[in-house]
Amino acid sequence: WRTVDLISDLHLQAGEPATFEAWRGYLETTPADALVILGDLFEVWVGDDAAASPGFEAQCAELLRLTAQRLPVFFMHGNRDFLVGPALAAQCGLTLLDDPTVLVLHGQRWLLSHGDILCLEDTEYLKFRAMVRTPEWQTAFLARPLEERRALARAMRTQSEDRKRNPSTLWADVDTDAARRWLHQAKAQTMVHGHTHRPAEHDLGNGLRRIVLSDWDAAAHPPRAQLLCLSTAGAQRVDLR
Ligand code: OKV
Ligand code: MN
Repeated sequence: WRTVDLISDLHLQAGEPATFEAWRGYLETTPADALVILGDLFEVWVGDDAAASPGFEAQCAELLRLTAQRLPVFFMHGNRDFLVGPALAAQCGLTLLDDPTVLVLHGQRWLLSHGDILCLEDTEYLKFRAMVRTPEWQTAFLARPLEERRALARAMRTQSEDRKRNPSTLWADVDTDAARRWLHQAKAQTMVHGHTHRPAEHDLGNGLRRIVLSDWDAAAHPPRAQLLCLSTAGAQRVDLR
């Protein structure tokens, strides 16, 4: 591959058609040789069966399928779409990635993650994460009727929106020492992640760095729709406006 596009945190949902359209326009025209989605493509994913009947999830799945016919598409889970499973991967031709994954391109090693596991101060969330990532929890949850799963997820989202509106809520960020340890173990110099919605490039010392992807909101002023393009030239942020 000459170039690889990295995107994350589109938070696609039926109620925000502008972001879906921006994503569609991007997928139809990207010259990249591969696409890597670093989590939270969907605002919420309650099971692959949601894409089996007509609706927003099926529209997204069809777009992923058409894209994956042209270029390899890789998908890493985020905290909102951790239930994307082998059925959707098969339906769309996606390759699911572990978190973290090392991408080797032009001899350079890129450590890819969604980023939520490294927010060590968010202890309540990390407990929730450990629970919902177990096969037992997932099997029990996926055995419930689709509408019940949607209702549960909606209730959780409302709860989290309330927490966000409270000005005393502190937002955890990626732990610098943990990021350095991960990079060291992976023999990589650069980590790329999303999740925090705080696009930046952090110098971690000793040649190590942490690149944070932007979230997408095509209806915002100015609109946000951005990717990171990896090539022989290194990492370049591309604005899709
Ligand atoms: C994340 C937490 C909200 C704590 C929920 C299935 C479930 C997906 C989801 C919806 C909620 C994550 C994805 C969020 C963490 C909260 C509130 C408290 C303690 C389900 C699939 F649960 F219904 F099965 N969701 N979101 N909380 O808004 O990011 O960590 S979330
Ligand atoms: Mn996230």
